[in-house]
Amino acid sequence: MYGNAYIDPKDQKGKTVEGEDPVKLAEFEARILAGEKIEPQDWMPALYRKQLIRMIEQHAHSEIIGALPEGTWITRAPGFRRKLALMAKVQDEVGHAQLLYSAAETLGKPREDMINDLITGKSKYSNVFNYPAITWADSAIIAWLIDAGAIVNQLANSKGSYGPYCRALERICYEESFHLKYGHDNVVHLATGTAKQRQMVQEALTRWWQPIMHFFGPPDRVSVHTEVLMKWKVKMMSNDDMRQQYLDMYVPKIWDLGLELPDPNLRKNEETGKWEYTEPDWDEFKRVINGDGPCNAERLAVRRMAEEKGRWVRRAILGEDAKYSVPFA
Ligand code: BYC
Repeated sequence: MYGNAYIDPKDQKGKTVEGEDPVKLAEFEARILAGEKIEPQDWMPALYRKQLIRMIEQHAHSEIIGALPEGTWITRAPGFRRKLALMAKVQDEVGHAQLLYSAAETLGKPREDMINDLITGKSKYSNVFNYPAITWADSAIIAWLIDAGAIVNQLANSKGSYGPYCRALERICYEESFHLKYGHDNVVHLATGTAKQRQMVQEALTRWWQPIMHFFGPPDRVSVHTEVLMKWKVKMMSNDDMRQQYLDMYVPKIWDLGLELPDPNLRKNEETGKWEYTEPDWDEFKRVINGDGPCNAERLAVRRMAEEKGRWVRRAILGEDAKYSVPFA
């Protein structure tokens, strides 16, 4: 069905480009250098395929798990209009997961395997969704400032090399831009509201700041995958550069609302043009992405329950051989 066989992540093959046909590899790299898109049927090194599956799959999981913290506020949203808007946003996030699972399937990994890897805790997903949305203001901060982080990442990577991922990202970015406006409107409402509302949004911002700093990944000096991903234009910006762009775009907006960020060292160095900040706690980041955050167990339990309770529906629609999805067309 696909150009190359799907590579099991446990397999040693696919860890380096050793053993690849040097002529094909050179042609592939020349295409990337020329800005061409690589499509599913094209030849690609096993490592490119493996890296793409890892990243797109983690991204898909992040969308589907990311629907959960905000989803918990649908029943308690303040007012009918906020409730409708939040329901639509959460549905969009699940739709993003569908697009991304389909993009990852073009590389040969069945959706059933991806879902299994998520619910057994083998696959990672974004750190930020392992924290609770304690108040309505947390959901507002997620919608504004986490969707904003996602846009920084996705807008850059939508210009990358793998056609199906880039096309999915472009579509996702349109929807995320609307989410961001919704989130900003919510935060402005709270920040300009009563003293209690203001306090609620300030506390939520303080809680989310470190996870947001973690969101772009570890510092470049220790990032494992950035080099090869940037060489092959899967990642179009390094983790630190994304973080810098984000700080540049959003810190002034946060300060304009009179809100405070919980980092006394945060400031833009006008000489270098770079933001200076206190390093977030990278040990906490490691614990959270490896399964030991405040909500990891709860998030996976919800997904496991959804898989189990939805099995009869898949079977009813697709028959006894029901997998997790209809194959990508
Ligand atoms: N969280 O070598 P590095 C959304 C892992 S959803 C967890 O720098 P890379 C939304 C990394 O996987 C959008 N793990 O990695 C949804 C690697 O571990 P493995 C979410 C992280 O890939 C609903 C190790 O650390 N966005 O916005 O070069 C509602 C070493 O890192 C994280 C995406 O998923 C993290 N934050 O760069 C609202 C974007 N960071 O695999 C909103 C797609 C790092 O070796 N992903 N790790 O075990 C990416 O762009 C890249 O994977 C990253 C990391 C920039 C995140």
